[in-house]
Amino acid sequence: MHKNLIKVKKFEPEKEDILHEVMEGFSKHQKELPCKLFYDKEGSALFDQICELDEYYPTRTEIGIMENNIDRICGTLGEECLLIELGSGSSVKIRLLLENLVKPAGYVPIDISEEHLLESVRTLAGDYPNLRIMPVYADYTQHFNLPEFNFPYSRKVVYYPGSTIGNFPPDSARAFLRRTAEWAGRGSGLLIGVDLVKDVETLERAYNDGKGITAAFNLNMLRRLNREIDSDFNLDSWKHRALYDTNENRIEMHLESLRNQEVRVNGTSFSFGKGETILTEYSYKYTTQAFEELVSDSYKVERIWTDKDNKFSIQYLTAV
Ligand code: AVI
Repeated sequence: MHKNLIKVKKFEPEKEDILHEVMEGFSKHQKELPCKLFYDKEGSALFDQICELDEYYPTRTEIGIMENNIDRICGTLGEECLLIELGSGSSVKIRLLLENLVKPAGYVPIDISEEHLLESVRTLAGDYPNLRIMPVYADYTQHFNLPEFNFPYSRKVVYYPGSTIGNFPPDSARAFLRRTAEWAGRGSGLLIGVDLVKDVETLERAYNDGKGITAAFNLNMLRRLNREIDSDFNLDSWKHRALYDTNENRIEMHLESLRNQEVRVNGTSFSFGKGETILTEYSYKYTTQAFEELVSDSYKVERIWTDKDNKFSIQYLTAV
């Protein structure tokens, strides 16, 4: 291991945990699976491909906003900040920060995919030999322990790009941000990417790409379950579906059953009717006002940067 990798915290998502979540999700009227199950090795690689798609505007738009405002963003974060990234797949974005921040005190990437985490950290460690890097392998939506930071830093700044906050329903997003503000502490910063409400066509195209990568990403969750929790989903019997709900301001991703079928999950049988769906993901879109309201009990919005078409925003908040 590279000398500047200080510590790796281990975290194993157990078969029992996944099974429990699947059983719980399948006991609901609208059957559902948690979107965090997308990100095994294949799912993470498919997500990287999604980010490159013409139709998937969020990644390039967010990078564009960063490039256009990098001095202002880094000026806002200030000198010697300790950067803690939740979900550390975004090497382009983190590099923009690391290259432009003044004397960053350290970088703490936290990710649920161990391979993805260590791969990106190994490359970063080679490129930034003087940077303290402390990877934490964890499900950051659950309770986890941070390493001890026994070196000076001006303030913690949690970095949460990609509008992943949109994958939580609003109540869970609020609770998650409250916990984040608590563990990072009063006065800590949150630099966060937030996808904005826009026309339905642009949104639905972004989740129904022509190459079928998003469909493969969605279906890969069933392949993962077959491998990890002893289920027998027939992938040919399921179809990707993504629609925008204008009342809720969210994309809903589903897997639709193409026929009446029985699926066995670890010895328990579940029936699916033709056309019945499993909800796999919400992706909420916000207006800047709605997002300010969402965070208001734990954070104050200090700065907002957007692109010229107001598709996406990067916001800097401080914990109150
Ligand atoms: C990770 N997250 C912000 C993505 C999104 O846009 O909600 C996940 C995704 N699902 C389908 N395409 C991308």
